[in-house]
Amino acid sequence: MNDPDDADSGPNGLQNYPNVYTVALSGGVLQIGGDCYSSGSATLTIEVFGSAAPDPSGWGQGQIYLGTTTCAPGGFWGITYSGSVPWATATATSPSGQTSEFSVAVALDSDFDGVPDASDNCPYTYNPDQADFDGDGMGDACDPDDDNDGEPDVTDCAPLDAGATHVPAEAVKLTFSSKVDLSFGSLALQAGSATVYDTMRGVLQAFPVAAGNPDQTCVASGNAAPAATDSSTPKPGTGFYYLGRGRNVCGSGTYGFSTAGVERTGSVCP
Ligand SMILES: [Ca+2]
Ligand SMILES: [Ca+2]
Ligand SMILES: [Ca+2]
Ligand SMILES: [Ca+2]
Repeated sequence: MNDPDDADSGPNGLQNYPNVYTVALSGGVLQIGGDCYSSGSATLTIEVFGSAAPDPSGWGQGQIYLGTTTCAPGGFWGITYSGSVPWATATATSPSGQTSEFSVAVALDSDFDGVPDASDNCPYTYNPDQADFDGDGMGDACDPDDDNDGEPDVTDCAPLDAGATHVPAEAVKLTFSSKVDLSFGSLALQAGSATVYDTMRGVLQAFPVAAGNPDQTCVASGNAAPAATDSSTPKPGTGFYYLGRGRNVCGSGTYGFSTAGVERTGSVCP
């Protein structure tokens, strides 16, 4: 057992085992470090070992020799090793040849977040919470696409919503398949699978199209498909125009622009 001044006596002089604080892998090089204590001031020899697993007791075992260094009592020690081990431990030996027990086995934790590399969903990124929105085994902190919608986080307008990637672009290709049924091009590929669609109607004679025009009517709001059905007929001598747009959690798309470049707006669809 370790004690602050190691004044007890017994087998091996009860030499204190050293503490291991850091077991981290960086660029293929293992960095292991800690500190040491002793009853005297004589420099200790620190031997460092690796193992595939800790001893069932939790203490280290000396399967793989990793290196030797020295440590002045009360001070720090460190070694590097080309390679990797899942667990590390160390012993301290006094100048008179008394060697401590193995230290507690310490798991490889390259980003110091307290989660061993072997079970860390971002082994080289500090993420103690291990959050993984899409459950793909890659933590949010290092997953380039947290919601797996194919749009990288850096350009995804909703990085934690798999149904949205961008604000919907302008809807195009509005066509009628009958006197009452219209449809326009899907924006799902551009804006995300959860894009919904609004269709607005107005009277041609009320141009320019602007929010607040009393002639405007919302024909379809929040449709899952870019389509609408409208059986209304314009008054004699007038006509209807129809405009569609996409909408998602990132925002609403535009109803388009006049030939003069002025945006067509409407407030009748929410
Ligand atoms: Ca991590
Ligand atoms: Ca993930
Ligand atoms: Ca994404
Ligand atoms: Ca998204």
